[in-house]
This record gives sequence, C-alpha cells and structure tokens, in this order.
Amino acid sequence: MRKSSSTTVQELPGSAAYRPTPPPAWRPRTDPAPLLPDPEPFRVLGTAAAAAADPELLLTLYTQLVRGRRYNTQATALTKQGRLAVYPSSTGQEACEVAAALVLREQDWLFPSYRDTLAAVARGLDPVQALTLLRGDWHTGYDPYEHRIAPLCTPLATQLPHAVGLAHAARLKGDDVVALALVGDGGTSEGDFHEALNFAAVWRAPVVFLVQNNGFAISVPLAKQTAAPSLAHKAVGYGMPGRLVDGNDAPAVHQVLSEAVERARSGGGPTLVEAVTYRMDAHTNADDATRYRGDADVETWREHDPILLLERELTARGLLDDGHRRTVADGAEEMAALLRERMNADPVLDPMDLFAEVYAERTGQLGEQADLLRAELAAEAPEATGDPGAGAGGPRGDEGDAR
Ligand SMILES: Cc1ncc(C[n+]2csc(CCOP(=O)(O)OP(=O)(O)O)c2C)c(N)n1
Ligand SMILES: [Mg+2]
Repeated sequence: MRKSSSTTVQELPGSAAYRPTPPPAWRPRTDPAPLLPDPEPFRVLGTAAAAAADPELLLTLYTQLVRGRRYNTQATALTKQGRLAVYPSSTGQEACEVAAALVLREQDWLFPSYRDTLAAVARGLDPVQALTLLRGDWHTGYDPYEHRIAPLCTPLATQLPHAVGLAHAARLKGDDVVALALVGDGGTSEGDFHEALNFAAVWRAPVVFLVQNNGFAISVPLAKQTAAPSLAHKAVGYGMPGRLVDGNDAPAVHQVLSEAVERARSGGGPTLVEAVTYRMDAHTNADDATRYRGDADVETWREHDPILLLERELTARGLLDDGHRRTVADGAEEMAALLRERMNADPVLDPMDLFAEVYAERTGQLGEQADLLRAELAAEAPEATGDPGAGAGGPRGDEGDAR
C-alpha cells in the first residue's frame, strides 16, 4: 500500500533524513470556485423566475423559434428537391440560435459554424444568402461586414481563434465590440478550441463562447470524445467562468448570454457557456441517425422541445392564444414560401468568381489557375466568357478588396 507523502521519510546512509515539503509559497493563481459552473443547467421556464420574464422578450423569442423551425424544415426539403447540396438542421437547437443573435448589438460580431444559419438569419442576414455556401454556389455567399457575421465555418472550431483575434484587436483599438462564437460539443476537442480559450483568457478579450452540446459529433456521442465533468468545466482550466444552461429554455439562454456579453463588454473578459440541447434531426440530410441512436432518446427530448416549453409558459401567462399562434405560424409559412420560390430560381454564376475574394493580392499560382479556367470556358462557349488572353486579373477585375 502507498504511504501518504507526509509520512514518507527517506533515510540515506550517513545523511540527515530527507523530508519532502510543498513548493515554497504555492497558491492557486486564480480562485477556481467562482469560475465553476453550477451543478445543474440554469433554467427560467418552469421556475419562479419565469413569471418575471419580460413578455415582449418571450413573444419575440417565440416568433423567432417558430420561424427558425420552419426555416429548418424548408431548407431540408430543398435538399431533397436538389436545390441545396447539404443542410445541417438545427431543429431542437433553435433557442440557442435565436438567443445568440438577439443578445448582440449592431456593432458586435457573430462567428457561426455550419449549423448556425438560423443565428445568422435571426441577426438579419438574407435567408437565401445564408444558404449560398450550402448550395455550393459561391464562397461565403454574403458580405461578412454587412451584418458583422463571419462566414459559416465548416472546419471545426477554426472560427474560435478568429473571434478572439477580432475581439482582442477591437479592444486594442478602443472599439466597443463583443464577439460571440458558436461551436459544437465535438468542436471542444479541437486544438483551436484550446488555443482560442487560452488566448482569450490571458488577454481578457471581449468574447463569449457558446458551446451547443447537442449530444453528438456526427455519430460520436459526447461520452466517447470527452471525459470532462461538463463542457462548461473546461473554462476553469483557462481561468474563465463556465456557465451551464438549459439550451432548450430560450429565456434562460438569453439571460446567460446577455450576462456574458455584458461582462465581456465591460472589460470582465471571456465566458464559456455550455448549452445542453439535442440535435433532433440527423447530422445533415446525408446522415442516417438511426444507425447510432435509438428512438427512445429522441422521444425523451421531444418532450423538452424549445418551442413547446415556451408555448406552455406563454399560454399559462395568457400571453398567447390560438389567434396569435396562428399569426406566428402564418408568418413563418410566408417566409418559407418566399425562401422556396427564391431558391427555385437558378442563380447566374460566373465560374471565374472562384478566384475572387481569395487573397487581397492574387498569387502567381492562382493567376495561372485562373488563366487555365478562363481558357477552358472560352473553348467551351467562346461567346459566354471574357477574353481568354486577358491575364490573371479576371473578367471583372475580381482581385477582391483588402478588408
Ligand atoms: C477540423 C475538422 N475535422 C473534422 C471535420 C468533419 N466534421 C464535420 S462535422 C463534425 C462533427 C462536429 O460535431 P460538433 O462539434 O458536436 O457539432 P455539431 O455538428 O453537432 O453541431 C466533424 C467531425 C471538420 N469539419 N473539420
Ligand atoms: Mg454536436
């Protein structure tokens, strides 16, 4: 049996006893207790706090959740009609998506992942532009500067160091800007997650990380990719607070994120928020979730649906009647019909745009590739392209700008 260190005494022949002592003057560099997440996810709905929640906020959240769900079903339908290459649905996660958009001010920045089209649309992005990348039509599909929404990011967690860099730079310039970055549970096992959180805490950057723990990284359940007590606990190792919230409770997510944004804005530094939620649909339309999870789990979460939870509260408080519910549903239906109609129109694309907005100044290699494509297009349809000998500049001077 091992002895405890306090009783270990090593007698060396001819020398005094060696008694190990703790390192001098050691103390924790930060008190970890205030950084620890609560043992249970924070909730508003179904608790006493719900009665005090602002009716206007609850109704806004409700309207956005219903629209978001309808957007998800419409986009998924568009994949079946061949109008969209792929769609990662966020059905079940709408409360996180909507709250993330609503807590930001105009000057703030959103850093979404591929699953976060709803957050981008709720922030004001054109619903069709939000799908351009997933249609495979163009680069990002929108101007990130217009609504301050970084490109929907497909490489896992790479949006996180970008968010930290932007937030830190804004602070150095004295700009009042907060960056909110979204990432999945699987993304927290990436090196970029570590690097982003480490720099964010050291620099006290005005950034908020929202982890949507939806239970899976494609087919890999959370337990198979992390042994952390919770994802919110990961914050403590970096020296920032971790908050745990019920990700299907829209006012709770809104409150926790608002507090984190306010903390970042007022110089308090970054926060890691873990929202516990569930991905009701498959990873994307190309995935078959029945191969790795049972119906029983999905059914359990159906009872904890974000729209259902909010609807119950609104109805109980007399804030939502059948007429109002119908109006919200009709508005969502109209949005979906317009999306369908616009997505059914074939976009006019210029293949040479592949080379636009890649670098501020085009590299020699890209220039050669552009020339090759231009020549190929001209050979196929000479009348439809610009001058094949025009050089590396592209048919409409598409060097991109340097922002
Ligand atoms: C760097 C990197 N590695 C692997 C992938 C392939 N991949 C795409 S989605 C995904 C799972 C991500 O799961 P999670 O972070 O939980 O997000 P969710 O899809 O559940 O929203 C993986 C491994 C990728 N896109 N980028
Ligand atoms: Mg996930």
